Amino acid sequence: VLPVTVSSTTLRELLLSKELTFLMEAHDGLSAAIAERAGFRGLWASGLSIASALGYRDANEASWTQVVDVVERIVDATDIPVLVDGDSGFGNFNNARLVARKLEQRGASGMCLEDKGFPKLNSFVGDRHPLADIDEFCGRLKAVKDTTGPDFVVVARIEALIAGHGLDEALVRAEAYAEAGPDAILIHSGKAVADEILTFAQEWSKLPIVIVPTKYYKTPASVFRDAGISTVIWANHSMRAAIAGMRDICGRIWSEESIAGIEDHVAGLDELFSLIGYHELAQAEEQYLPKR
Ligand code: SPV
Ligand code: MG
Repeated sequence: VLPVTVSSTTLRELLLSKELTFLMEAHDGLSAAIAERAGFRGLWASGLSIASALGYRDANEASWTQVVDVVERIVDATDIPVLVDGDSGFGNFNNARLVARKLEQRGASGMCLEDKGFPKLNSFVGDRHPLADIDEFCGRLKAVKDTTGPDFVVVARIEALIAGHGLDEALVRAEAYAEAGPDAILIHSGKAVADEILTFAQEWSKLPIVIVPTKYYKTPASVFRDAGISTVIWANHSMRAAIAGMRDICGRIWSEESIAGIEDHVAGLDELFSLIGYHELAQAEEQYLPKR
């Protein structure tokens, strides 16, 4: 266990700040430590990325306890706040509040809850994304808010655009969800351009707006900044970088029957030991083990 260090900016401060905030995806302790070292001040514990790293589909195949365990590793490996992708809450209001409580106990700073049912399916897979009833989802949000402490951030995620509804449905939902007391709204879109997200931000600004530009990746951050967006989530890029890196290295080692040629293409062991804090273990040994 690494020693606790000074606390960083809270997730709520990041969401409320006038600056555009970037949350980087993490799916385990190592990817979390790498994102923190790169400079990110907050993390997104991505359901898709966590499921993928476990070899599951992003369809609630991983149990909520598995997700909570991964989140604990992410929290322990870094000193920056973690917003957890809580999917649709693993059931009704009761499951959602149980998961939120457990995430809070393990040190997560907040949870995002999306307005779909259980099991959910990743927003970019297929076209069957039935939306939750608005009142029922408001109850889910309220239950999570009521069960967690005042510092725990709740983000309400609107899947109306993903589900093929128009902006009007998204706006109706934003208005209704805001009444249930979340700290921010995540508006998701699967379009290759940001137009519907930007219109949403123009029309609705009651709460900080969080976006996930996985599909409209060509839009520069300055556009989001100018639109008054609060937070951008880079949702799955360490996981996808890992796929590309591992695919290339496995292919080379397989075909070359040697690791001689790839040494300069993989991270050094020193970097790994540094990321995971082996130096602290050496110091602790000095302090606690009997001198020889
Ligand atoms: C995730 O990262 O798991 C998300 C974002 O929920 S998305 O994959 O775009 O649905
Ligand atoms: Mg997800």
